[in-house]
Amino acid sequence: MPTSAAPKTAGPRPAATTTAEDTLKQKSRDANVISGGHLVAKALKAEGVDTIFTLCGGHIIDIYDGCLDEGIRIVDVRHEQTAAHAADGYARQTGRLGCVVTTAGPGCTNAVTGIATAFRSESPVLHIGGQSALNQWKMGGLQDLPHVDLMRPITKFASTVMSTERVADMISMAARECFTGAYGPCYLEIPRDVLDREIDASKAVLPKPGHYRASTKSIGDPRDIEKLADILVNAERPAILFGQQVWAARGHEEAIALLRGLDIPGYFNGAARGLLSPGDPHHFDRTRSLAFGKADVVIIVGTPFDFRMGYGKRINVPTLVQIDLGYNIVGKNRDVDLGIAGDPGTVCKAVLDAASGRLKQDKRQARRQWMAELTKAEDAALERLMPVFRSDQSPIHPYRVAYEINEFLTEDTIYIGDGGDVVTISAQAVRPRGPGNWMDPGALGSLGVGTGFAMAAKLAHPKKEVLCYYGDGSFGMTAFDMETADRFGAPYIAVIGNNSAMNQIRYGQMAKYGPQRGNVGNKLGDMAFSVFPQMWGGWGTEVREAKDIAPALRKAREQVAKSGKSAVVNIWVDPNEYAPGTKNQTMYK
Ligand SMILES: Cc1ncc(C[n+]2csc(CCOP(=O)(O)OP(=O)(O)O)c2C)c(N)n1
Ligand SMILES: [Mg+2]
Repeated sequence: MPTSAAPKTAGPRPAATTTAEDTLKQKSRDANVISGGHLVAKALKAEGVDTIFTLCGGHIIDIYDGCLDEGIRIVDVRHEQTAAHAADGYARQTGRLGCVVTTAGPGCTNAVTGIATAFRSESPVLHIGGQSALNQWKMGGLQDLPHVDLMRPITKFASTVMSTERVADMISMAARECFTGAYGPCYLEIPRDVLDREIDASKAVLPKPGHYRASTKSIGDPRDIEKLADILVNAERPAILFGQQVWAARGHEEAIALLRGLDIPGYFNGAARGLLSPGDPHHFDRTRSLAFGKADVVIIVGTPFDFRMGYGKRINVPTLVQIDLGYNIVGKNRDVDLGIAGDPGTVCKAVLDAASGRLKQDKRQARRQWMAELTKAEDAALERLMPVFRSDQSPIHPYRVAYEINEFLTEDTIYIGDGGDVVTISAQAVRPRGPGNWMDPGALGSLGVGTGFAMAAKLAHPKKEVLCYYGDGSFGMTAFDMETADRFGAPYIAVIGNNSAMNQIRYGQMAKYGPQRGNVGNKLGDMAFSVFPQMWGGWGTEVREAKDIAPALRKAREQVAKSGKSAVVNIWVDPNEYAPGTKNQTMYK
């Protein structure tokens, strides 16, 4: 008998189908009952997470339900790689924990590149993943994989959550790990029964916001602060390189105060680019090798001696000081004269305080001369680049594109680079005008970060403009999530330096194997990418002449403001022009 038929005789009514509304009513009656997914959301909220980046799957839906209750925004993307890059980008832009939530199996593996990128960039991201129920442990459940084993080498901490009672506690534990020493990502796998189970709320461990983490603002050994102050007041030609940790730990104001207070030239790499505006007397960026070659003291703050620094081997200076969040990073790959493990901003402030009033007039004078010498060399270096920056050759010179993008940026534009050679070139031209206005993949060199970074940057700072400069190879990797950015009201300007090739790699192949065998596995089709955003009402244009770049960029800005949809400027560049960095790579020699 169909259950909907009216009973003919009096008696017990057939059980009604439970509706979502009934469930909610039941839940409010059982106010002291809470599920694992709701505990996740409570713990995220306690940690200051206001947005999760995710792609749905049956294993994780209770987290969404919890997020609804806690007012956490759920940004659902089309590919988990983008979710992970967006969580990383959101962490970089907010200075708080980023969060990506993926389903089991392929949901997790798709996110691996994003988490690995965060790992090499020291970005604090919590990755929460689904898993088969504990009562099917290792039985071959749907999408079951050894996620924790997979994620362990690319995270600071990876674990399964074994009980619903401990869900929030484990999230606070992972958050602590993300901010221990140099920041980085963590992974937590929550089996489906652990997540869905409802427990008596009084049994859940719920660490209190603001009470489960100590301050990370350490100055290291106070005696070393005094030593460094002594070194700096006695130096005549000091130089400081600030790396991404200075921005990640929001120590930029103290870092700049140190430069200004003691008259020291500052250099900036990675995410630290833009901490000081170009044109500031203490901002330098084209003379690092010269400065490090002639300096009497060099201080490296918050960036490791990795390949980007030639593993530190090329620095030859009487006194080398390294300051880093990670105790295990100070002195790695080369000896230093003084090492301090501490928070970059807090250390800079302590050193400035300790040196305050002690810089003699003759030393200040010597430093001003030192900075004047470097400024002259900077001006000459820029002059040498001007002919290619202004080139009006056809096909368009990639340097011209980079130059035009730089001219186009405002104080409120966040610039993202995602590509090979065209983006390497942009590092020589693009000068971000403010803190946080430069984003790059970092030491993993992952193509495809741009779309996730762009949506995260716009979601974190809706009033800012976001411009992502892609290679055509990179664009193809994650571009579909541009629609996600627009769906969540986070449109941006996508500029593509299109050479119909994976050109940075093509250069090396041509150099090594010659033109006959060098064009293998690196050529792409000619894509009129301007058509792409039109699929969902966005705007795009093709640019083939140098003179048309600036007007196209301006039009894109107008279109984004007017329509709230992203714009694509597809610029056809000369595939036979390369960055010096590409040409000089030793692997090609
Ligand atoms: C995910 C990923 N795959 C492959 C590479 C190797 N790689 C480095 S540069 C490059 C070419 C990128 O092409 P495109 O984005 O079009 O920039 P172009 O070099 O052509 O300017 C490749 C494939 C990488 N860094 N990341
Ligand atoms: Mg290309």
